[in-house]
Amino acid sequence: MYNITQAQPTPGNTKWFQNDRFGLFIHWGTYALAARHEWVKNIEAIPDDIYDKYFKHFDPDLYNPDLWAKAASDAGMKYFVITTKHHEGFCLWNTDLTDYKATNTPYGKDVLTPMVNAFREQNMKVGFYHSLLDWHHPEYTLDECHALKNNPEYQEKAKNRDLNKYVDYLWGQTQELLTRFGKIDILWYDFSIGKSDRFAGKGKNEWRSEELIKFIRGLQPEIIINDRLEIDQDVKTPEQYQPREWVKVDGKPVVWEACQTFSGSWGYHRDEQTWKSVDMLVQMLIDTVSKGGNLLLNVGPTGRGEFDERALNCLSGMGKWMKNHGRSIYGCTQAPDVFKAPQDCRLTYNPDKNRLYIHMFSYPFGGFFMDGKEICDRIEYAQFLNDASEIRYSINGETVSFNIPVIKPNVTVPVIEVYLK
Ligand code: JFZ
Repeated sequence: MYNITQAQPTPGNTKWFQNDRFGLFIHWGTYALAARHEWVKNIEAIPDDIYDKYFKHFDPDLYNPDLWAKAASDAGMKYFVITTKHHEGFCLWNTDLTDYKATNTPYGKDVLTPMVNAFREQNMKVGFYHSLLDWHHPEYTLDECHALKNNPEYQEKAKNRDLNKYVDYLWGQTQELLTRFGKIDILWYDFSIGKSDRFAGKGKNEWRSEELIKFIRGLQPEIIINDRLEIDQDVKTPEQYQPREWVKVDGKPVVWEACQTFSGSWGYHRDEQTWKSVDMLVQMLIDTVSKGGNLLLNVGPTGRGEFDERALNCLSGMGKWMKNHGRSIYGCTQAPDVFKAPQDCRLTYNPDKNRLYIHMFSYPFGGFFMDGKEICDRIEYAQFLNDASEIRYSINGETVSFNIPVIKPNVTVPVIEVYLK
């Protein structure tokens, strides 16, 4: 029907990914007990022996991943990405390669397997975030981002380390994660570090990224790999901002996913107050899809193993909108260039159904217009998506005038579904 913008082909299976559009990020580790950002060990330069108090008190007695998965599914999310290990080095599963793992805490159990099972029960795809950085491993060398880079004792302790031994560990844990939990749909490594005046960087050479990618694809041929091994793969990952247009590499549109927090922290942060409103979150999702991207929104569960009330309110608010408006997100992408969005609106388009969705970020009084020959020639029928109530319209010259009610429908973002000839 139309020549729509398409992402470059990818080695991994991104077909389902570009259809499903909306996922849950989960950042969970011993930093949840500090409850003041997942980088707390770095921000406060906490030595290992002091930071260990969080490991020694990790006991999420209220942990029930079925509740997490249901909350995500009800929010309209179709996949999830869990931090199997974040920069602190703490592992959520019963790895053979370190003692710094959930099974050795007072909780005493693997938390990853039940989580994967619970999200699969909700028919959600499974993604693993895995930190390339590791502020706990005995062979991980100091770098610009290391929590203890300025600690003289630690500098002495770390000076003869062999990074290759750490990278072997990284490969070994990658093999565990890709062979013990069934089909893994996304591997979200994080992140490569540029060199600084003081320290060498850590990137594709150090991780042995080219061989690692081959190794990964040998284990999980369809897997989606992100761009943080310092070699672009299946998806670009803009973080904590909304791109102004479809993300491109070398001038060509690519598969992309914006990752964002509800608040100012990825890990649970008790006192952080910059929580985004449901309006803002829904508009971020729509804006992302209108530019051909995915949105990965993050929850940081508490040290008791729960999504806190603020996170649950965000998820349920998004779910309320998605329940009636998912049709303008799933299977949708950037609209053909011949359609120009009305003021304060975003367009999405479903190429299989040939339907255009007009998302009204502000609600005009009286008249609502869309200009352009194409919309005038092609519009066949229009309705509010939330209740399928007809929106009558007239065409004058090259402008469609929609006859919308004075009162905005009681939804976060009203959407007009336009059936095209
Ligand atoms: C990284 C992590 O440090 C953070 O804790 C969280 O997990 C996020 C999803 O990913 O954040 C980054 C990574 C790279 C840069 C900035 C933040 N960078 O290269 O500027």
